[in-house]
Amino acid sequence: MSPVRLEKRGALALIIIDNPPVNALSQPVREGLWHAIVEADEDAAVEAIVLHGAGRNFIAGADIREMDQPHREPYLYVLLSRLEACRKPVIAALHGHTLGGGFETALASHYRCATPDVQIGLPEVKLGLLPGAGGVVRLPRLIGAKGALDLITSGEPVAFERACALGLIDRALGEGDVVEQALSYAQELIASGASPRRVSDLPFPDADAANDAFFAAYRKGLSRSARRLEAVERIIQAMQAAATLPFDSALVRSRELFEECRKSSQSAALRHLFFAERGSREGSGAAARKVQRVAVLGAGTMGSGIATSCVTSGLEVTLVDLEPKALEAGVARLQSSLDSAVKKGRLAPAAASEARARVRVSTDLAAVAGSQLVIEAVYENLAIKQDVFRKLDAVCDPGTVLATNTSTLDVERIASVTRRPQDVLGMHFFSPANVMRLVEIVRARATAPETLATALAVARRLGKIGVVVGNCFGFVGNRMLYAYGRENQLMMLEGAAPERIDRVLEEWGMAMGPNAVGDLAGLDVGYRVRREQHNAPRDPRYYRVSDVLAELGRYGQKTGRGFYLYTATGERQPDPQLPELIRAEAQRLNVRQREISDTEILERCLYALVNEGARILEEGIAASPADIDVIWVNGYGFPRTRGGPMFYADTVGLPKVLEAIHKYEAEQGAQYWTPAPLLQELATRGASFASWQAERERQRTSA
Ligand code: T1G
Repeated sequence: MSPVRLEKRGALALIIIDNPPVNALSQPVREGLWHAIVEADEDAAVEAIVLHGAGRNFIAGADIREMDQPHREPYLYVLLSRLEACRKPVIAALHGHTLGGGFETALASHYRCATPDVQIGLPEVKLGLLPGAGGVVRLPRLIGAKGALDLITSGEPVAFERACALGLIDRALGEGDVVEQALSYAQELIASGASPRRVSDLPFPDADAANDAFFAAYRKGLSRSARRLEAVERIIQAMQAAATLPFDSALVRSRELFEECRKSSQSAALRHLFFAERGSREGSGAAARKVQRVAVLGAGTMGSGIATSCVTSGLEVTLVDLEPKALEAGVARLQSSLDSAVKKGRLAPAAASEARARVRVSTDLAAVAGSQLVIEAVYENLAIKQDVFRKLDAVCDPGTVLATNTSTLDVERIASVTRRPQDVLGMHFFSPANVMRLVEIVRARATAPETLATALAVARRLGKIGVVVGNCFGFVGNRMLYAYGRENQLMMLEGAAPERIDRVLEEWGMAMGPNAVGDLAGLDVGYRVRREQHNAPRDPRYYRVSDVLAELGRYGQKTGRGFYLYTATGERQPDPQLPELIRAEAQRLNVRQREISDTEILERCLYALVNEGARILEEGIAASPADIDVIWVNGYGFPRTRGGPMFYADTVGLPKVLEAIHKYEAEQGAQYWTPAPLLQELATRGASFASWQAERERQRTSA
C-alpha cells in the first residue's frame, strides 16, 4: 500500500504521508507524492491542497538509508519544483520534527502553518551533507543569507516561537488537531482569493550578500569545528550561488555541491554513526522494567553527576552517602549543575525547581528501598563495592536493578556476592556524567535480558547512548585506551615530546591529545588504577612517564603541573623540565631516543586502538564494530568525521593497517604488535570490519 494517501475534503485535497516512524521521504513516498500532487493539481474541483504527515511529525527528511544507493526517481528536488508549480495554493501543515527534506517540502509549499510542537531545521550538515532539494536557494529568500547560513551550518532546529518570528510560518495554529486547523486555514485562503505564492519567485533579499566580502566575513567567523566540516564550505558556496545566479541555476549548483558532500568520506562516517548510535541501543529484545525512582550511592563527582542526569530527565532520585560532608558536597554539585543549566538556557527555571523537588538525600543506605534502580558510585575498590552490594541485596525489593558504575573492576565479582546476580550489571558513566552521552552497560554472566533492557531504557531516558559490553578489564573503551596510551607513553620515552604527540593527534581530529586528557583526568587517578591492574604488561616502560610525574606529585591541571604547566587562566604550556626528565628515564630504561614522524605517531596510537578493537570483537566483548565506534566517538573524543576507530580502519583498508602493524611488530616487538587474528584474517581476504559484521548479521537472521 502506498505510504501516501489523497483524500478529497470538499474543495480541498488532503495529501497524507504515512511512512512510520518519521515519514522519511523514501522513494515510495516520493512516488506517491508525485501522483497525489499531479492528481490534486489537475482536479478542477480542488481549490487548495493541504500536505500532512501522519503520526508524531510532519517529515523528518530524506531517507538516509538511500544515500548510498543509486538515485531513484522522482528526485526530491524535482518533486518539490512540481509541488511549487501547482496552480492552486499548497498549504504545508507542520507539526513535530520538520527537518531536512521535510522542511524543504514546506519551503516549496505556498503557505506554511504549524502547531506549537513543531521543530523546524535543516540538519543535513550533521550528516556531512547540505540541503539538496532547494533549501539553500529558497530559505534565504525568506529570512536572508545570514539567517539561512546560520540555520544550515549549525543544523540546529528552531522551535515554534522562533520559527514564527523568522517568518517561516504563515499561520500559527493552536494545540488542537493539526489537520482540522490546517483545513480551515486553507478554507480561509480560498475565501480570500489567495493564489499560489512561490518562494522561488522572491528575489534574493540581501543585496550585499551578493558580494564576496559578506561570504569572506562569514567564513572568517566560523568556529574551528565548523571549519573541519567540508559540508560547511560547500554550504557557503551553494549560498553564494543562490545570491548570484538565477533560481534554477542556483538549484542545479546546490545539487552538484550536495553530490560532492554525499560522496565524501566525512558524510559516510557521519551517516554510519547516525545508524550506529541507534543500533547500539538495540537491547536483548526483552521488556524493560519500569523505572521512576533511582537511588545513587556515593555523592562524589560521578555520583552527583549521575544524580543530576537522572533528575533532569524527570526521574526521582535518592542520593545516598554515608559521609554527611560528602553528601552535602554532592548536593551542592547537583544544585550548581541545575543552576548553570538554567543560566545557559538549557533548563527552564520551573523545570529546575521541579527537578530539585524530585531529589531526596540520606546518609542511611536503607533509604534506597523503593527504588527500581540503584546505581552504586562509591570508591573504586572491590572490597568496598562488594560490601555495598551485600547490603543492597538485603535492602532492595526483588527485581530492583543493581548497577555498579565501576570503570575497571570485575562486575562478575560484584554480582557474585548477591543472591540476585541476574539483576546486577555495570553502568559505566563517563565524567562529567551529566554531560557525556556514553554509558557502557556491562553484562555479567548471569545478567538477565530484562536487566539489560532496563538499563538501556534508562540510558535512553537520560538522553544518553547505552552500549552493551562484556565484562573484562576496562570493558571496551578503557581497554582500548590503555593500548592507545601505551604507545603514547612509549613514544615519549623514544623521543617524541608530549605536546607534539597531542598536537599531531588533535590536528588529525581527536578532541584532545592523550597527555592533555591525562592532565585533565589527573595523573594520580591512572597511577592508582594501574597499581590495581592485575593484567598490566610486565614492562618497566609501561606508562612510565605518567608514573614519574605522578610520583613527583605532578597530577596535571589539579596541581597546575603535569605534562603541561598551567597558567592561572588554565592555559596549557610545555614544561621545560619535561624533556630532561623523560630523557633521564629513557636512559635509565635503556630506551634509545630518535626522531619520530607524525605518521608513526598517528599509526601507533590509532592502529593500537584498531588491533585491540579487533581482539575485543573476537572475544565477544563488543557486539559489533559499530558499537566500538559509538563508544570511542561518544566517550573518548574520536572525531565523528572519521566514523570511529573501526570505521576509520575500513576506510584506510585493512591490508594497509595490517602492513603497518607488521612493521611495528618488527620494530617494537610482538608483545604489543602481534596482529589480532581477526584483523589478520579480514585483511588477508580483502574484507572489512563492516562486511564481516554484515555477514554475521545475515547468518544470525537466516539461522
Ligand atoms: N531516514 C531514515 N531513517 C530515519 C531518519 C531518516 N531521515 N530519521 C530517523 N530515522 C529512523 C531512525 O534510524 C530510527 O530507526 C527511527 O527512525 C527513530 O529515529 C534532501 C538530503 C527525527 C529527531 O537528519 O534526527 O533530508 O532505530 O530513534 O529520537 O536535503 O530521528 O527505530 O530502526 O532518532 O524520536 C535530514 C534525522 C536527512 C533527521 C527523531 N534529516 N533524524 O528522533 O527517533 S537528509 C535528518 C533525526 C535530507 C535533504 C537531505 C531523529 C528525529 P530505528 P530516532 P527520535
